[in-house]
Amino acid sequence: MAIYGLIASVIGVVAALWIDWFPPAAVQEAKDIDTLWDVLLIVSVPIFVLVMVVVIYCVRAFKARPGDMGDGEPIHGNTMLEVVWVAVPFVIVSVLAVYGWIVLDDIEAKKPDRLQVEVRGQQFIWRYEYPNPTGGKEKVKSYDLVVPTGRQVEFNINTDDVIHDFWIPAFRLKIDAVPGITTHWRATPSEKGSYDVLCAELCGLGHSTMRGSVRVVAPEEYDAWLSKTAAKAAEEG
Ligand SMILES: [Cu+2]
Repeated sequence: MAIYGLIASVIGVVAALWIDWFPPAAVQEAKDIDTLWDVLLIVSVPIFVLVMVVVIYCVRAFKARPGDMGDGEPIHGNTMLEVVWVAVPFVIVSVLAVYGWIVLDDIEAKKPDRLQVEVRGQQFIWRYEYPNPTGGKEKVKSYDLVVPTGRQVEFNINTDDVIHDFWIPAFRLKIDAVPGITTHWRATPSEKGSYDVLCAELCGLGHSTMRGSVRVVAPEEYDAWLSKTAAKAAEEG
């Protein structure tokens, strides 16, 4: 059983790492998140295999023979075994939790020059507000999400109605939009292109249509787009 388990673990880990789980990455922080994911797979697959091996072994070894209607032997447990199977998972889960916390804390460290983008969810669309390029208090509103490369973006997320969840898979992060509070996440776009923006919380009948896109562009292109959008908004009053 140990040999079968070992072979299954190796095959499982190789298969899990071979699968391309995520869309192309568009932010600097994606590398650390993808590594974290790989570590979780490397730890979890052998545990899954161990559990399945024990289950399959027990189902075969301790099966009642046909016609056997008797009770099993009375067992009072095994203290040593119970201590081990509580302590070992506790240590593994604690180490992984600390590792995950360190990674998230590190990649989300606030940069002083970060760009603040307000995100508002409503059934069933996302809206955005940008700092005014002329320095005015009035935010620049748009239904388009455009961000520059090379600068940390802080998304400040709100909702007008129910709970939504602001998710950009290519940026690897997401968080709930909760009525009455503002939630945040930060990432630094690095790859130009267009990527999906999704709602990751079932928010009503139109939930599946609550998708848009984010355009990652060069800083100059972002500035030009923002000025144009601000001018257009001023014109429309
Ligand atoms: Cu939604």
